[in-house]
Amino acid sequence: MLSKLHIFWRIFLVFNFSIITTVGLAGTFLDDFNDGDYDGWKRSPQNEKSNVSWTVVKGELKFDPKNLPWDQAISQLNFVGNQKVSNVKDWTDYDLEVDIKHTELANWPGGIRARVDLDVGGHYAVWLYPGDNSIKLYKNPGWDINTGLVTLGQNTYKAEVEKFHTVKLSCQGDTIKVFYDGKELISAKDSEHKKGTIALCVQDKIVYFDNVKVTGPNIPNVNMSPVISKGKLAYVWGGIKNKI
Ligand SMILES: [Ca+2]
Repeated sequence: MLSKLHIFWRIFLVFNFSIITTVGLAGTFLDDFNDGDYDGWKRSPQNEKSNVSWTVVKGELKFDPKNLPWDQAISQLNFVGNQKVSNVKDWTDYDLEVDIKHTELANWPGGIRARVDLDVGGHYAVWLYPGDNSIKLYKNPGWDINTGLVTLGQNTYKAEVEKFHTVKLSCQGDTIKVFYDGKELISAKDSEHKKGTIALCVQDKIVYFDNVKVTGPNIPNVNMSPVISKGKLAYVWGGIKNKI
C-alpha cells in the first residue's frame, strides 16, 4: 500500500508531465487536430452559414464544399483564439506553416492567410493552383478574396495530389515570403498589413489541412492538441489507481 503522500506526488508528477509536454517550444503555436476538434477556429463572415463542412477526420482538418457553386462554397477558417490564446490580434512578425493535401489537379483549392485583421478581414494570402502548377502571393483588404486583390508575386511549383506538402507564409516586417516544402518560391516587400491572425481558406475543392505551426516572438507557446489526450490521461489515472 502506498501512503497518501506517495499518491499525492504521483498525481502531481503526472499533471506536471502533461503540462510540460503541452507547452512545447518557446514562441510556437501548434494545432495538429489529433484531439479531434478545431477549438479556437471560427469561420469568416463570408458565407459563414453556407452548407460547406469543416470537420476533423482522423486527425486532419477536412474542408468539403459539398458541391456548392464557388461563390457559396468559398470559406475561410480563422484562428480567433480561446482560453489558451488571447492575443491573436497582436501577432506581428511570424512564420505560418501548414501541411496541405489536395485531392485533384484542378484550380481553386485556396491556401492560407496571415496577418488577418479580425475586424475587416484584410490579410496576406498564398493560393495554390494545382491545375496549372502555379502559386501566388496576394494581399487583400477584406474577407472576400475578390474585393481588391493585389498580386505581390508568383512562381511555379510541381502540384501533386493525395499527399501532404508544407506551405509556409513568412511575414517579417515588410518582407513577405512563400515557401513550398522548405524551398523559397516568392519574396515580396509590402507594409500594408502589419499584424493579425492566421486562416485556412478554400474556394470549391476538397482540401485537407494538418500541422498548423506559427513561430515568432509574440506567439504564445501553445499546443492546441495536447500530447496527453483525455483517453491517455484516463489510462494513466487508471494505472495509478490499480497500483494504489
Ligand atoms: Ca494531425
